[in-house]
Amino acid sequence: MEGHELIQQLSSFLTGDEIIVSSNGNISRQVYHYLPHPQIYLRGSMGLPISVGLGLSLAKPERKVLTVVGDGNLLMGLGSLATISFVRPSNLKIMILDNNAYATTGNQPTTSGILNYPQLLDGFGLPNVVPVLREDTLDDAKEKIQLWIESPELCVLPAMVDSNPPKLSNIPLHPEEITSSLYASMK
Ligand SMILES: Cc1ncc(C[n+]2csc(CCOP(=O)(O)OP(=O)(O)O)c2C)c(N)n1
Repeated sequence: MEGHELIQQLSSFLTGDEIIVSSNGNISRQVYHYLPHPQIYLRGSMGLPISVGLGLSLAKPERKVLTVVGDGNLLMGLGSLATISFVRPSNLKIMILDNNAYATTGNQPTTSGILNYPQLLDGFGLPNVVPVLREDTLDDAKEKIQLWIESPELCVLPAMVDSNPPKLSNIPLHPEEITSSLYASMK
């Protein structure tokens, strides 16, 4: 299972009312290329997608905010898990795409292999879905995505994925254009 396959699967669950926040590098490129626009594609800000997702979920409580984050980004901003557990916005959903690598910068290994996600997330008091595993079928993964996206509360879905990302072009938007397009679409 590849991270971009899960991102592609998301499209069948979207109503058009969600806001997606994607972590920098490949994941943002994949969200831009495979899912409807506009969304919040982080271009830098490594470690911050969960915090940005938290801010948007509080600013727009009537919208579901889906934050898609790589393991490198998660580890860099791990403390934000305590903050979201404390604040607990029910409209915030976080998907972790753990490929055990910094794929964007050349697949250097991360240290995520030592994480036990159910224990980690339970330890932070975060509601979570059973992780997607590399050997899951697409149907298994879709069932877990559905439980995650339809959860009535704050929810985290960890997904163990391979690291053979497609080569996609850069997002042709400046950060200011990314935010202004999203805000224009919400009026
Ligand atoms: C503070 C900081 N350090 C390093 C980078 C360079 N960088 C951009 S994306 C990336 C890898 C992100 O890894 P991960 O979140 O696991 O996503 P993946 O690339 O595997 O999809 C790195 C190291 C950066 N943008 N900011």
